[in-house]
Amino acid sequence: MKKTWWKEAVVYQIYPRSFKDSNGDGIGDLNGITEKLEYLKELGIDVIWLSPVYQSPNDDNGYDISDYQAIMRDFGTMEDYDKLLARAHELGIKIMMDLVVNHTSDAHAWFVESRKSVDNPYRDFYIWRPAKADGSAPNNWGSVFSGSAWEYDAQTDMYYLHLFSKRQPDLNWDNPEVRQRVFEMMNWWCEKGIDGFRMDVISLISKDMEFPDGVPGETGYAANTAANGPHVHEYLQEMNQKVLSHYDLITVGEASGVTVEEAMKYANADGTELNMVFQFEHVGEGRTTAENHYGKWDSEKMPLPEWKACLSKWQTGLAGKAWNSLYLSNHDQPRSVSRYGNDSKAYREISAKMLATCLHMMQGTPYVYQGEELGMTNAYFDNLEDYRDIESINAYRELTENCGVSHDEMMGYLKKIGRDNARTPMQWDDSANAGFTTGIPWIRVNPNFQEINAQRQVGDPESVFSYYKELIRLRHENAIIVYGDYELLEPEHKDLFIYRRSLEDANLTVICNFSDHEVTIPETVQKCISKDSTILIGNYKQHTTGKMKPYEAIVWQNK
Ligand code: TEU
Ligand code: CA
Repeated sequence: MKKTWWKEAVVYQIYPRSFKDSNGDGIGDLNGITEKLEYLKELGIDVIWLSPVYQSPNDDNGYDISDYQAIMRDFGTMEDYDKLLARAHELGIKIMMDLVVNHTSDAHAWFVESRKSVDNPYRDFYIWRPAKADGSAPNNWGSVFSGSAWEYDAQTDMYYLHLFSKRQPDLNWDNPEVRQRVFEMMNWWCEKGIDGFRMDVISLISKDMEFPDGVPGETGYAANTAANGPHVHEYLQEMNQKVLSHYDLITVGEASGVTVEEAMKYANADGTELNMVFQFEHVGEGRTTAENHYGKWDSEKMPLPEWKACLSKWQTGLAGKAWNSLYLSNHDQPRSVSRYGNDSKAYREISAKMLATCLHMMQGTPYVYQGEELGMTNAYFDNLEDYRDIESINAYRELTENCGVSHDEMMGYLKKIGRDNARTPMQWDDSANAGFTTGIPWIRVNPNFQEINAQRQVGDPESVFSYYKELIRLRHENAIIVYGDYELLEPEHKDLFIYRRSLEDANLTVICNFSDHEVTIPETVQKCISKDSTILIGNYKQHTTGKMKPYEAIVWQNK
């Protein structure tokens, strides 16, 4: 397999609004990030993925951009950005920018022009359609953030398409001028010296311009139907030729609705499109299927054998043909320890380390979401008023008002999978507001900050932080972790996730207990571990031969 730096890197995602506030206005900012670069250096990560920092009215916390070449006032200035980039580079840390070009904000100059008249030069920058003969929206697609994916605009008596909020109109990628302008903007950032792009919902940029109705609950959901559209690969190849291939970048496409087959095109080893994609199958847990008309609002957990099969399919499916990204959490998902581990007092730390082991020993580029390295937990807000996320607030309204879901049931869903669970401020220390701000934080701090915070963990060799640091170091020092082949063992085991990695004549056996009880290691696996095997890393001080303690993780290096 071809060796490349971005295959050997570990990425850390920063959600700037919640990372560190430097001026007391309650909102995280660029200078706050610069202050904390040493912390990231200590952790050992190679690349920062910065969620959007561009000018934005913040209908969707920066994922609605009104100027791609300006910094959001809340976050600072372009000068602050340049300082951040320069300091990060001094420390050997790269910066990957979030590229949100499926849609813009409705406040973007292009859209302000576009909606003025049917013959405005920017009209075709967006997707406008007249009503159906009966006066209804052009088709029945639902937006990801509830309601129709079409918004009526009286000015020209037409509808525009928005897969997300109505303040996030979709760009028309079939218009060559749109592509040209986007590529120019990307080149401008590359010339500034950035190191890569994380591409927001890039699988949705090419739509079937006939806009046929979808089947309600199945293809009626806009984001499902629009995924992997007719020209998406053509446009990404063009982007690659006109931008990406001119620089040494790390690129990852967020690709909701992507299958292994499709991913092999997006992230093909020839490098004609992107380096890798974020797939959603293991975090979707089968949620966006036809049987479930509430979409993601569901608290079912996928049984471990299915979840293992899901991740393993990606490991073996892309092997040698494309490259995987590895993640369990981000700003759209609940906290991984709360979701896949156990965030009780007894098991939070141990299960956070277990999950990290399970993910970081796989093949692919790992992504750590801010606070994950501390074992931060879900927010579990009791009051709707504490939520800030547009998706959660809209879904609450739609489901309680139109779908007969009770307040209590919906609050339960929000606690389990609402996006704000991951967006509470980073817990730096045990001072007021977890050291995140001296002002009033834009979203409530998780009350467990006195126990869970960076200050307590950085110098403690037993902490979740130190464990992540060790996992990152091991990856940097062992080619087998980066490039080794993957093989799932005991696929049907309902408590243990066991797999083997092998490179030339070396191999690793990774065993993770996803349950809160002791489990016996199957004989077949015991046999792989010999007297000469050594423990590369484990989350308990003592390992009992043949047994796995609750949430125990162990990595055997076999000679
Ligand atoms: O998310 C895209 C996406 O696929 C969402 O549907 C995501 O799965 C959902 O939020 C989960 O509940 C990206 C960004 O990561 C997200 O923060 C933005 O809100 C969205 O695009 C629109 O830009
Ligand atoms: Ca601030």
